[in-house]
Amino acid sequence: MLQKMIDLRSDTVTKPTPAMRRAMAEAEVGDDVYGEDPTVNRLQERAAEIFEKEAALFVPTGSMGNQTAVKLHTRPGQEVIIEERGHIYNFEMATMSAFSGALARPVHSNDGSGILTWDEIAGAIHHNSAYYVAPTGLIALENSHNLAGGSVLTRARTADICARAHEKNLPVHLDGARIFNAAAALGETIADLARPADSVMFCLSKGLGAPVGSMLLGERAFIDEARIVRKMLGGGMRQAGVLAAAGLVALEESPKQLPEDHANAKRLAEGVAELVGVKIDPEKVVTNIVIFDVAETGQTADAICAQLREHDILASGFGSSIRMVTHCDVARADIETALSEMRAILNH
Ligand code: TLP
Repeated sequence: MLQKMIDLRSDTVTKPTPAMRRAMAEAEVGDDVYGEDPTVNRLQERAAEIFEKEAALFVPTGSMGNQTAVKLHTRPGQEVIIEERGHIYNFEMATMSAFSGALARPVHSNDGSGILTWDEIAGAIHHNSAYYVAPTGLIALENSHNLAGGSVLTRARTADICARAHEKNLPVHLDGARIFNAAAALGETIADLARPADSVMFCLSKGLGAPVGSMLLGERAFIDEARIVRKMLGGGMRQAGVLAAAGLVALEESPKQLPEDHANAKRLAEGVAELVGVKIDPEKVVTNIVIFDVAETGQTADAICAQLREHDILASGFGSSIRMVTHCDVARADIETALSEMRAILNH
């Protein structure tokens, strides 16, 4: 019998649920480039309602949503302040420079959490005071913070950073690819976490389990312009209602699954913390991302991932770290299986 893969590489790997597939099959559609797809329109209205923003735009990917926001908030030659492990800077193909002419100004988070304080951000802001310094055009935040192990930006910190940025006339974009995970971990509403930011992107295709799609949210005039930038990027889709239909199901049905994903990630973190040479603080795992350092195990991350793969367990190696992400297609029993394989590979 073919054994099921336990795929912990990312929460992007989930397959649509039967309810999503039904909704996709039955979706009422139209040409969304004309604004005539009723299912896309419904998804945009529903997302705007949940986030308490004026408007929302369905985009094919989180990267397109983020880069559309960067394009609209900045002018060529400006800088974007971002935590040094931020996705927009590290994993979006240098699009901010290639498409927007913007330069990333990466900032180190001194406590290692990936969550910047206002003082850390303020130290990186450039005004137009010197003719040889590129001015800051945007501050980009990330909640939860992927490469920092799914750490979360609290409502208070988000509000503080945005208020002080606005005092300096600087816009803030929030990469909320996993903002539903953050909200579940913090016990906050999505609207409260999103409200202070000028624009927010979130992914339907990650923890929420939809097959495709992300949303960009902001004021109506901003979203009207975002529609044009999306078209420039080739993201004007036609009968996209077949995809939006799954997104609508994801928005309503999936958030309640997230506490279980987080409990599974916590269990995974506690288990790997017991392995010889593995470094992770399970206390810091509060969402669905588990990143641990394997430098002292005597094996490389890639070698460990290759051995796991032979046992039908998939994980991602990043330098000397391994990332495992829990999601709705991973059960508690899969976590225990992954842990016992890890024990066999590392504790011998
Ligand atoms: N993250 C992917 C990879 O690109 C690393 C993953 O497997 O985690 N913001 C954040 C915080 C993300 O984690 C991602 C995807 C994106 C944006 C981009 O979303 P997509 O992949 O839809 O372009």
